Amino acid sequence: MNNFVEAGNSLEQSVAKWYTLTDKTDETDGLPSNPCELVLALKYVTADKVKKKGRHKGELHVHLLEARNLPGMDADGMSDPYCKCLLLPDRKGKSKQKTPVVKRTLNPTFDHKFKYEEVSPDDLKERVLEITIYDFDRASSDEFLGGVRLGLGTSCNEWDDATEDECQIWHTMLSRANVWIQVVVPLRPSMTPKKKE
Ligand SMILES: [Ca+2]
Repeated sequence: MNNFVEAGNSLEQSVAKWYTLTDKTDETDGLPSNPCELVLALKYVTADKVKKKGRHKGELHVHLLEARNLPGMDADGMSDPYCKCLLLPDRKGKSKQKTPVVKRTLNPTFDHKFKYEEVSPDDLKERVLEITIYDFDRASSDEFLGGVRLGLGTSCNEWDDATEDECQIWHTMLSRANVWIQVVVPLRPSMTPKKKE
C-alpha cells in the first residue's frame, strides 16, 4: 500500500508535516509564514531486496520532489534553483549528487532520484544526508537558498546536528525499511553547524 507511486498520485494529501505548529507561534515579526521547505521521499532498501547481485548491504534511495517558497536572488525576484546532496562525512565521489537547474522559479519541481549503494542501517545511523539548494548564476558564484541535514544527531561530529524534525525523518526511514517515506521538511536559512551542548 505504501509504495511511492501511490504517494505520488496524491502528493498534496499524502505529505506529512513533520514540524510542529508551536514553532510558528514564536514568530513575532508578523510576516506571513509561507515556509521555505523541501519535499522529498526516502526509502531504505534492505540487502535481500537489492536487485544487483553480490551486494551485502542495502541501499538508501532518495527522491527529491520539489521546494517551496525559496528566496528570490535574481534581479527579477526569481531564482534558478538546484540541489546538491552529500552523504556525510563523505564529500567526494559517489557521495556527491546534484539535480539539474530549474530556471526562474521559487517553487521548483526537481523530481530527481538517486541512490547510495552498499550502506547498512548501522552505517546510516552514523551518517547524515545533507541537502542544500543554490541559485544558479551564470555570471557569478551560486547563492545559497536553504538546506537540511537529515540524521540522528547523536554523534559529536559538528555536521551531525539534525533538528528534532530532521531526526524524526531519519528515524522513520530507518525503522520502516522498503517503504517510501515522503516528508516536507523546513529549509534551514544557514548550514552553520549548531553548537553541541
Ligand atoms: Ca540566478
